[in-house]
Amino acid sequence: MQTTVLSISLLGMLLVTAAFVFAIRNSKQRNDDYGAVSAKAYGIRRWWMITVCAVGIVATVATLTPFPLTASTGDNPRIIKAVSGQWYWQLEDTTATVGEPIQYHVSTVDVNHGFAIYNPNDRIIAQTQAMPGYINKLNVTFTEPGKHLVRCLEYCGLAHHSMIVEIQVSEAN
Ligand SMILES: [Cu+2]
Repeated sequence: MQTTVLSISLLGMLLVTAAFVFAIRNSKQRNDDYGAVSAKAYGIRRWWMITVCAVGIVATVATLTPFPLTASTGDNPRIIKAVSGQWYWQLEDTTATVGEPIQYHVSTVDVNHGFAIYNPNDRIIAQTQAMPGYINKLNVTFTEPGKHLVRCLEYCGLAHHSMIVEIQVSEAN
């Protein structure tokens, strides 16, 4: 899965590079025929623009709920330090219990990383940024047992895709 994503990313980068090379190669030719664009075309473009913005706003609002992507915890959450770096996660504890309030203290030793927890169905249940000079606190109360994965959500260099660590969540006693 990760290798496939990496291959697709590389292919995308290659296409963008090709587009840039094409544009640079052809930028010497000048086209003076700008008058041909009619008022009608501008009208269509305006409505197209408004439609695209409206769809974008509706889609954004509709997909943001529930927001933020974090569960509230009790008064005394267990604090677990989560340090990141190129290219690893170092969690003080990689185990948790269903229903136990946890607060991850997320930091980084180098560049920005994205700390995202995926449940066993590969859905994000909580996420925050790891930012140089900051400790970001993320409240999580796991609702289901099983293997949860932490993945990096912010492209941070060559081996970004390999920043994965497991959190084993066990059933409450
Ligand atoms: Cu990353």
